[in-house]
Amino acid sequence: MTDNLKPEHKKLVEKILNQQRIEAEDGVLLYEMELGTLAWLANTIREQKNGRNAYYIRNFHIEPTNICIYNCRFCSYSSKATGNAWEHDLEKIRSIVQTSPKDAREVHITGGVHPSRDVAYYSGILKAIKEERPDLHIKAYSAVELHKMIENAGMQMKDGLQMLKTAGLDSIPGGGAEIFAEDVRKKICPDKANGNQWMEVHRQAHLCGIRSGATMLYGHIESYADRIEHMNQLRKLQDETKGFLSFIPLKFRNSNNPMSDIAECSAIEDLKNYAVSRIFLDNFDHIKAYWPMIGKKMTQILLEFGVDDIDGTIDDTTEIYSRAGAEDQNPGMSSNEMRQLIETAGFIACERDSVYNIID
Ligand code: V47
Ligand code: SF4
Repeated sequence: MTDNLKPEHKKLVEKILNQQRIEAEDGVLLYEMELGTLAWLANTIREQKNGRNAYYIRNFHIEPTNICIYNCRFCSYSSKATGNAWEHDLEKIRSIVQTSPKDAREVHITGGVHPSRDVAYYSGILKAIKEERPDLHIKAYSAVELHKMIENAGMQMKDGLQMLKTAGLDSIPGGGAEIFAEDVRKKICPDKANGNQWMEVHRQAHLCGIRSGATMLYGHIESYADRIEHMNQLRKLQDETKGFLSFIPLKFRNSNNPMSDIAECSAIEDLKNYAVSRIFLDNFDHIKAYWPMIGKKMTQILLEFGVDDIDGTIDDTTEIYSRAGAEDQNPGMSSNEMRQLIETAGFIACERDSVYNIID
C-alpha cells in the first residue's frame, strides 16, 4: 500500500499507523497525499475508535431569530441576506417544542445575534423548554451568540455560562468557528467574535462541565495551512479539557450570499478534508458529517473517509443552509430512513444520545 508513496508521505503513513501524533507542520502534507491512501488511513483510525458504528440522533432545531448584528460574508440566512426578518417570542418557542416529535432526544438552538436580546432572555428560552420537555437535551447557542449575550450583560464568561447551565443548557453547538486564521476571518466575518474569543467560550464551557462541538468552515479562501492551524488549536484545547464531543467540517456553499463569486470546492476536496480531519484530530472521538448540508449520498461515502456520525433527523426545522445552496432543501429523515442510509452504506446504525451513549 505504501510502496509507491513519496518518501515524506511514507514517513507520515508510518507515524500514523504507529499511532504517533502528526505535527502541524506535517498536516499540510496530508492534503497532498493521494486520496486512496488518505481513505485507508482515515478508515483505519475510524475503525480503531468506533468500529463500523455510524451514529445518529433524533433531534430538531429551533432558530429563535435571523436578525443579526454581524455581517458574515458567507451568510445567506440573516435578515440582511434574505430581506425577511423573523424573531420568535417565548410563546412561539413553547409551541415549537409542544409540536416537536415526542421521540426527539435533543433540540439544537442557534440563530442570529440579536441586538437587544440578552442572556436573561436566552435563559428564559431554556427554562421554558425544560418546563415543556424536562427530558430534552438542550444543545444551544454558538460561541458567537454566547460571547455577545454574556458581554452585553457585563458578566464574566464563566458566570454567564453558569447562569445558562442552571437555566437548562446541556451542551453547546460548534458553530461560529469558521476559520480562526485572522487574515481570512477579517475577510469573511470581520465583526464577530474572533478565534481566541471562540476558543475562550468553549474553554470556559468545558471547565463548567458543558461539553461542545467544534466546526470548521472550509472551501472558500482559506489555505490548507489555515485548516491545519484551525484544527491544531482545537486539538490543543481538547488535550487540555477533553470537552469536545465531535468535529464537524462545514463545506462553504455559495448561493445567495456576498461570496457567491467563489466556486464551491469539489467532492474530492470534501473527501480529502474529512479524511485529513479524522487523521489529524487524534484526540476527537467523533467526526460528524452534517447530512442536510453535504447531502445524503455524500454522507454515505464519507462514512468510508473517517466520518462516524451523521447528526440527526432534523425534522425540517433548519433554514441555515437551505438558501446557501444545501443539497437538501427540506431536511428531515425518519429514524428508519437514517438507519437505512447507514445500513445500505455497509455500516452499523447506532441511535445515540447527545453525549454518544448508544440507545438500544
Ligand atoms: O457557524 C453559514 C455555517 C454554521 C454557510 O454543533 C455555512 O452539532 C456553509 O454550526 N455555507 C452554523 N456553511 C451551523 C453549525 C452546526 C451545524 C450542524 C451541527 C452542528 C453541531 C453545528 O453554519 C455557521 C457557519 O459556519 N454556515 N453559512 C454557508 N454559506
Ligand atoms: Fe449572523 Fe451567523 Fe449570519 Fe454571521 S453567519 S451574519 S453571525 S447569522
